[in-house]
Amino acid sequence: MYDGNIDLRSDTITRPGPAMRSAMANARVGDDVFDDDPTVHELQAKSAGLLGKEAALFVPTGTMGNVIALKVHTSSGDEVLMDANSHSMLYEVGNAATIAHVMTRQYRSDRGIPRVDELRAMIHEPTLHSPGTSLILLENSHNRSGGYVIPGDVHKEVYREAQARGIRVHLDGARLFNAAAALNVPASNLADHADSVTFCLSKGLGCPVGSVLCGTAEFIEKARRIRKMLGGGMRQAGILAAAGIYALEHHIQRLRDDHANARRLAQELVGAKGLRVETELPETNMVYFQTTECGDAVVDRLKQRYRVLVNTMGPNLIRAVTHLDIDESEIPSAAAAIRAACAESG
Ligand code: TLP
Repeated sequence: MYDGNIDLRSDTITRPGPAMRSAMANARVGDDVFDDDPTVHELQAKSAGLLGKEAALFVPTGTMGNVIALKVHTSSGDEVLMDANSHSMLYEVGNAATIAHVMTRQYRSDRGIPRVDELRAMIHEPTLHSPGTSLILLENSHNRSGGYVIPGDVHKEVYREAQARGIRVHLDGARLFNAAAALNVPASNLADHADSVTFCLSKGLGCPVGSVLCGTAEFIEKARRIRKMLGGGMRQAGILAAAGIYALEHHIQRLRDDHANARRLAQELVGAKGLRVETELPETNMVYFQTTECGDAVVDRLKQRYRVLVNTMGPNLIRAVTHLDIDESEIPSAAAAIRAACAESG
């Protein structure tokens, strides 16, 4: 609850609590563009260790981490395969085209899980007429599909195919730790089947800012240069990295609470008038529902009348996301408000 609102717009809205703020205030810092900020080094080493990768780079956002990976793994004009409903495809302002200068081809997925046979058939060598495929992008958990997860064996199959065909795999793991918690595996099990991975500190992990890009030492060396090119070289960034270290130590285990809250919210909405729950059994921290009435009207009513904040993700599609700053006790009130707001139109 913030300022009297139950804010379910995203897990990005969390505010750092006293312990995280204290870690930030007391962080040892240096100038990270000179590569001498000890706290950034510590975050990067910890992140690489958790994901079983050689090296890591602290970046301001998940979007920057993803586009850096696109740029490092590809050459101008290459073809990149990404899910038609992935964040990179829909919500990164076309950076694949404008920054990485690659051609995107969209593959289909079922609840975020790629159809491996179709994906396999899309990979091809360059010809006189068409660019060659150089990268596959996966997203786990999959935001637009309802926060569903891609199982480890699918990652493995995609990666095996990519390696056999000499192409790379980047994993947009903005919510990698949610996916790992849902699958009950260490995050490194998923990261093992990708050449590079971005994960976000600023979502379910509760930090104010930041993401981490992980990969081989050679990949990260190249990534550091691109980060600088994009204006992402930060100076006394240890203040932000300290929040990340705190989150990795204290906020991973509790992601399961967010998942339980999302399940509870979905259960309380199933069958309600004026809406249809898409994620009847959420696997992570998201609940998507279709509304009979225009989604924006429902969002407005929920905000004005019930002080419950949610987001539209399509004309009649609404998303509610559980997170660190939503307590279990707020779920029944949020559900009652959503039911009431939707019933008015139903
Ligand atoms: N997602 C945001 C919005 O942009 C939709 C949200 O509220 O969910 N990958 C995935 C899968 C994401 O969901 C997001 C953010 C990003 C990358 C980008 O992260 P940031 O916002 O740090 O650039």
